[in-house]
Amino acid sequence: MKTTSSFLLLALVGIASAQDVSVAGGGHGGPNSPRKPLVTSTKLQQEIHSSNLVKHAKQLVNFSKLSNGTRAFGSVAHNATLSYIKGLLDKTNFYDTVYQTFPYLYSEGSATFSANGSSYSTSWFTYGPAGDVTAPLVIVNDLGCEASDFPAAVVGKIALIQRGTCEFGRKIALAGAARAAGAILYNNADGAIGGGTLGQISRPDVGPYVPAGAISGLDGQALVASISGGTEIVGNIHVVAVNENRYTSNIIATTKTGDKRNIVMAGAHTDSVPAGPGINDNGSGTATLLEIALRLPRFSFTNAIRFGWWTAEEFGLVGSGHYVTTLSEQEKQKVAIYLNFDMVASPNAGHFIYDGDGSAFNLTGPAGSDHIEKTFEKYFVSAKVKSAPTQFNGRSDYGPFLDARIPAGGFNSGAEGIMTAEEAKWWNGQAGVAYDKCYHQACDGIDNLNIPAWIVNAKGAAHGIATYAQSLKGIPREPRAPAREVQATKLSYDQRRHLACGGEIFSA
Ligand SMILES: *[C@@H]1O[C@H](CO)[C@@H](O)[C@H](O)[C@H]1NC(C)=O
Ligand SMILES: *[C@@H]1O[C@H](CO)[C@@H](O)[C@H](O)[C@H]1NC(C)=O
Ligand SMILES: *[C@@H]1O[C@H](CO)[C@@H](O)[C@H](O)[C@H]1NC(C)=O
Ligand SMILES: *[C@@H]1O[C@H](CO)[C@@H](O)[C@H](O)[C@H]1NC(C)=O
Ligand SMILES: *[C@@H]1O[C@H](CO)[C@@H](O)[C@H](O)[C@H]1NC(C)=O
Ligand SMILES: CC(=O)N[C@H]1CO[C@H](CO)[C@@H](O)[C@@H]1O
Ligand SMILES: [Zn+2]
Repeated sequence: MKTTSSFLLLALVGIASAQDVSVAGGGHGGPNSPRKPLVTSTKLQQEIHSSNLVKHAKQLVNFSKLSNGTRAFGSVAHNATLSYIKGLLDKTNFYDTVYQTFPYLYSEGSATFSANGSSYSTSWFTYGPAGDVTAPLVIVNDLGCEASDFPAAVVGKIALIQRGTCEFGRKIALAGAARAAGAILYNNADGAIGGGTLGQISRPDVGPYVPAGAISGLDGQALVASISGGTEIVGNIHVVAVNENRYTSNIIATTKTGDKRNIVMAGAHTDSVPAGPGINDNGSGTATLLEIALRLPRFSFTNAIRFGWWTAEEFGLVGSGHYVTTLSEQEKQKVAIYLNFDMVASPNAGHFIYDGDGSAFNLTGPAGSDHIEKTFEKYFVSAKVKSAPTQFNGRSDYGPFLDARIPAGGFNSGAEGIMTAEEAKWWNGQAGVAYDKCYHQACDGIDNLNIPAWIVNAKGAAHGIATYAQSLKGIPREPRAPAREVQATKLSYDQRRHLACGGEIFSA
């Protein structure tokens, strides 16, 4: 797949410069003025400056301070991010911009557990209720999967339950049904239980959830041994949690000019994980598209351009999934391609293009995705930066577009993966270190940005948008086969979170 011929590259450059000279430039007319120059890759790239990108990123950091260092969807800081984007777009009078607002369940929390004078490493369960309980621990029989496993002595106490056989959520609801005050679940292997979930927001058919935490198998076995030996152990469970429906919005902005039957769409997500401000992930993508959107009014183009700033990506591609599933077949057909630009300024950056033709990972995108991949390969060749393919697995906002058979592509600079020695040579990076050591953490702030890599990538995004805004040659435009049901939206809340963020799913 990395067989870009120099002939093709020259041909591309030739076309671009022919168009550069054939159109009179410098017009200052309205949005439909024929005097504006036709956008070209070269001209749009020249409009991209790191100072403006960094200005947007700093603004996002400032917003995160409104919400204690996060821009998670539904927070004041996320809403401020949306107002900032929409306000700047509206000022250009160049776009039809709408908020697409909808409710989605938000669940976030943490748990601590201490007993016998020491505090235990404890994890929280998604959907687990908040609370503070101090009470003696009572051992639950067997695996706590049946009401009869819970002894009468558990009333008002903390139920100590071993992992296994049935879902976490059933155990915690049965503890509530038995009128326990709280529950501690310990692993059936020595190590810790991380990233567990109660699976559903409530289980009215089983019982009410109680404040709960998860500890390692070794810690649990030691507690069981002491209690079985007749020692009373009083524990404290403290859970801080928010489980609520939040209204949140996508921003969809479409140029007033250009052919709206052939839309070039580009997207990035506007929310961060609850743990941090999300400046590389994916503030960098948000800022890149915003800056390109603010520069486009100087140009004319053949095809309309539409931007999607997606909400709640970190909760499982929620915003982009909502957008795609609420589009009619006819409107889907008008979206010619979708380009995704998220995480484009990783500190130990790679340059990974989605493997749309499947040549590297055997996951092939809808017809046309191969063309998009080649367009970006050519860009990186022209920028004299090595690129590598990355699996086209749907693990970002382009996933719902793939499900709708819309050709897609894009690139990213790497997340939690570790840079190899060979890659370190290509990209002058650090071998054995993550591409983004702050991935999904509080330290994903302004200092986490790799400005040189960002500029290369932002110009690459400009290249993709300008190229297809000029011409969709090479992208099939005949009616697509009816879309499959969008896969991402059929997944459960927890599967979605897994899909987006790599968290572990435990059901038993
Ligand atoms: C962010 O906040 C700091 C401190 O309040 C301020 O100095 C800076 O101008 C703000 N930056 C932006 C881009 O608004
Ligand atoms: C803000 O974050 C800090 C550190 O993560 C935490 O200790 C504090 O409780 C949080 N405050 C609020 C209001 O959420
Ligand atoms: C954020 O915006 C939504 C949608 O407009 C609104 O319902 C919500 O109350 C706002 N949240 C906060 C925390 O301001
Ligand atoms: C509780 O503390 C006592 C005294 O420090 C210790 O001997 C015992 O092993 C502890 N039990 C557990 C389950 O940690
Ligand atoms: C590629 O995937 C297809 C469909 O899943 C499969 O039939 C084929 O064997 C795979 N090819 C390779 C080389 O793995
Ligand atoms: C879920 C997440 O962390 N967000 C996305 C940020 O962008 C990268 C690169 O496109 C995606 O892989 C992530 O899924
Ligand atoms: Zn993320």
